[in-house]
Amino acid sequence: MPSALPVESIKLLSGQHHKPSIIRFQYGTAGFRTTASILDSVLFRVGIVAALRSKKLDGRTIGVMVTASHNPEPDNGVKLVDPRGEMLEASWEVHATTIANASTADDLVDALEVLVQTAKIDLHAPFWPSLVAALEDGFKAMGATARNAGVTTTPILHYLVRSINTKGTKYSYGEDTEAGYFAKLSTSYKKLVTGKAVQPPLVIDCANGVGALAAKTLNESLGNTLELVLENASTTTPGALNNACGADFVKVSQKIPPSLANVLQPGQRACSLDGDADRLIYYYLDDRGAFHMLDGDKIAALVAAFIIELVKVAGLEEKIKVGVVQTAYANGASTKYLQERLPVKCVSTGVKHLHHAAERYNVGVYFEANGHGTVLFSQPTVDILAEYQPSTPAQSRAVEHLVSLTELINQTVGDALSDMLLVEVVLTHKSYRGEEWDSLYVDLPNRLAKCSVPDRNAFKTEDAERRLVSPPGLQARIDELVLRYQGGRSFVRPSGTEDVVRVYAEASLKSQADELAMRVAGLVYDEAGGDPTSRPK
Ligand code: G16
Repeated sequence: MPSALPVESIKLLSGQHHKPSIIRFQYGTAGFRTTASILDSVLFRVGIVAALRSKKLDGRTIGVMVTASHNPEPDNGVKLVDPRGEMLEASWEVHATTIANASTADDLVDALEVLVQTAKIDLHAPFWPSLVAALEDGFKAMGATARNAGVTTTPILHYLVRSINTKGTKYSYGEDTEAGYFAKLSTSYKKLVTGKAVQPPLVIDCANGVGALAAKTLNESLGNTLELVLENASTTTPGALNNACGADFVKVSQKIPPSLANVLQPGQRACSLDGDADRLIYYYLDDRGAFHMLDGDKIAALVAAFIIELVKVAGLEEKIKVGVVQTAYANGASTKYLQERLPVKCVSTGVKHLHHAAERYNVGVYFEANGHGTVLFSQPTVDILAEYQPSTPAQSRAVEHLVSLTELINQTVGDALSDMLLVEVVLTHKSYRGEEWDSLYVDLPNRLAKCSVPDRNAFKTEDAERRLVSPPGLQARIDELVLRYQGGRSFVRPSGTEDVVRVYAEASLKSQADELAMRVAGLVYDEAGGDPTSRPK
């Protein structure tokens, strides 16, 4: 039977985007990630996969984000966004990986045929206008229409995808333009802080990434309700992206970007975005100039407590249950704090896992410790809020606030700017400075390390990545080591975005957490071999 795929144009254009022979690509935690110089064939093929995904879903818009995310500038990546603004469905990650690794044009067509058959894609269905960027040959090969969203943040792309797909329906998510995004965020922020004292200016480290452009527009939209002071906003300086700045730098090194040393005053709060503005880490210097980090766990604690309080004041605590989702990286002290107040679930790393777990709650708060996360309000919860008849002015105000929160929060995916405004709302309402927020609980000292090993796929985990099942025997050795440290906890997992194995450790004392991490990393190297010069110190 002749193929329904446009085989000739796929083969022709594929010839302009050869796959490097010895490289194996993998659609991991958040798309394909590797050195930018070898990604050309992947982008072409992702264009085709995006077009097929759109076909499969009756021509709905699919998003494609090209970004180095939190990684150094020579790295790059591409990830797909599903119609509701969520991450690509997991079963398609496998297809995307197979397609990216097909060696020749013939193999590529064969792999595409398998996808078309397995996913039962009707190639005769028409394409609707689609939003896709930069992958023109892939689209051209499939005859798909694309809308270029231009240079923007990952969460804005997710917002646009959902807005396009819900346009004109009762679930309309917002106007499908960047202007619509900024209007939605700033209008709801202004409603939420009406009548409250304006916060002192907030310093934002933009990681020299695209978040700088978005933060600038947001600053204008917010008017005098909040002043944003933009730092590390050099989006065109080569090599500056995520270099000694940004959310990942702050989280991993546990210090402020050196570029802020002369900017930040004691007591003043600041935050860092990552390169594509989907992660957010807050911090402040105390009166003695000591650095204090307010990471994703602290954001979850702050936000969950605030929402629970509003639900209670509104008189809706029987109907609306709030839950939190974390990963193994959540600080043990945060998990303890949260578990004493509400249901907490631990899932594997990767926003897609947290997102799906959070959907099970009426209001699901999810944040990775690295600052990636958001809050989801289920549709029945939104309906309850819309229909509720409050009996007192206090109840009425609380319901209005909850409704405004559903507008302020980007519910498609973690969004640093939307999360930042959410944090600012809570700080404003509670009259908290960084210090009061920080005192919700005291973090256990912790250390993250990475190990370059010959084959990270030799490391397999279970129990939400908290335990290793392979290499055999390694988990038992880690357990034995952990027992020797007071308050000790440690786990090892293969990264889904970098070719490394990650080691996390915490303990009651900082020196012990560091030592535990290094000793566990030592076990990993002893087991797996690897480059001794890259051993963490
Ligand atoms: C991505 C994912 C995050 C994940 C991070 C690290 O972040 O979206 O959910 O926590 O990678 O993953 P891993 O430890 O498996 O490498 P981003 O900001 O790059 O999109």
